[in-house]
Amino acid sequence: MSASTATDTRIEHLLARRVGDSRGRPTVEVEVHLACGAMGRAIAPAGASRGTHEAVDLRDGGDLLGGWGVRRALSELEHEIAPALLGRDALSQLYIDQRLIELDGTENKARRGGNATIAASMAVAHAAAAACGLPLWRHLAAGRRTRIPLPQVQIFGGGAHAGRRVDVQDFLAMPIGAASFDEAMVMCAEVYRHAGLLMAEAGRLRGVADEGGFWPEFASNEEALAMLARAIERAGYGPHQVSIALDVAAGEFGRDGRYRLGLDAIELDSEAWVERLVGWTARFPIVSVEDPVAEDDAAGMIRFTRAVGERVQVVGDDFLVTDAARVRAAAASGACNAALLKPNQAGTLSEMQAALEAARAAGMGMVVSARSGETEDVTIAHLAVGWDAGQLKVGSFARSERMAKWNEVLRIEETLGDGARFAGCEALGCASGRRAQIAAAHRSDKG
Ligand code: 2PG
Ligand code: MG
Repeated sequence: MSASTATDTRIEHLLARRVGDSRGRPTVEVEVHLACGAMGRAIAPAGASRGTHEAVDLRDGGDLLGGWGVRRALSELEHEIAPALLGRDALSQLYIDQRLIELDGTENKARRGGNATIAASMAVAHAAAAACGLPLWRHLAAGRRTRIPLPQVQIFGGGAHAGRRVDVQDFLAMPIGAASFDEAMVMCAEVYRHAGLLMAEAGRLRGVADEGGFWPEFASNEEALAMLARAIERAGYGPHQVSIALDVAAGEFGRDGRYRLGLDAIELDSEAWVERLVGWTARFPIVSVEDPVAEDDAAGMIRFTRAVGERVQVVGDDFLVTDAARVRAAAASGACNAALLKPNQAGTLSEMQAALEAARAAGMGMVVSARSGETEDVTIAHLAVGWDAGQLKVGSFARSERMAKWNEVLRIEETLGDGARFAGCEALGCASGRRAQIAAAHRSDKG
């Protein structure tokens, strides 16, 4: 069915409810019903290591539910957002999102709540796709090129997601040598399995962190890196087949140009910290580093990207907060060569898309990302494919709020059959010469 067969796509009913996320905290679900009978539903995710400038959630505070309650957000949806959207055409996502932005009127969605606006925005997109009889990714692609994203899969969790047991937040595997998403999933599953076996052999298997990566029982941040490199090797992969990605989330331990690594018991200035990170990228097969320094350390970002940007993807998360203007500024200053893109950092799908298109226009890598607090909602899998982002990061290879996203991409790839194009290492934000080198090494590994 095509868009033209959808009958009346005006929003007839918007309803909001409290559901729970993967940390057992309340979050917001929105259901949008259209006059033609189509329905869309979406759930807001929630971050733990957040950028200062991202859209904020509206939470109730107080003792009940640890202050995480969403009664106020639900009330905004019922009394302010629903009346403003009723009767509007769900096919006009930009117009709907503009209404949400105006209705909020703040820089960071503080009035209506980023959790309320993003759930509403995503639910409208789902309803529009349903009205057109299309899967969301195809509705979003609107006939443009799509690719199946290269995944980043967390193997060890850390930082704010693991009681700060290690300082670095995510130690991830990137199957840069995979030929398809299906193969990429097998490669990541093997690395995850072997990492678990290695941890068990070392007597350090203690369950998992917030996103399903193994709990990081390590004596130093570097030991975690060495363990991941060994897991990749034990799984039978060379560095051109599976590489390492880090989300340092350095804002969690860096402030005012000082970096305090609790586990390594050292404090470094920005230059010394960047030098140490550059050293890690030389000693370990690291292909991507996110938030290497704190969000207020633009000079550190530039220094790191100058040092490694040719061969390593440098991703801005807290540094860019899914904001088109910040993406453009970072591209101009050379602060990073890739953007992390999270729906609830922006607060509406249109703002997220604007940030993604700004990154694409600047030749940067684009990584659609989940939050540490997630649910069964699989919208991001569709955004990554439909907007041709090239990369997707949703956490580890365990727990259903994570697997739901990986599984959804598997289904999309299967639907496309021979027409599926896997983005692979070409999606990385580092220099094209380096990408070609990886591809050539992979070909010779295979041959
Ligand atoms: C990040 C995300 C996901 P959080 O920093 O990239 O790993 O964490 O959702 O806690 O901000
Ligand atoms: Mg991050």
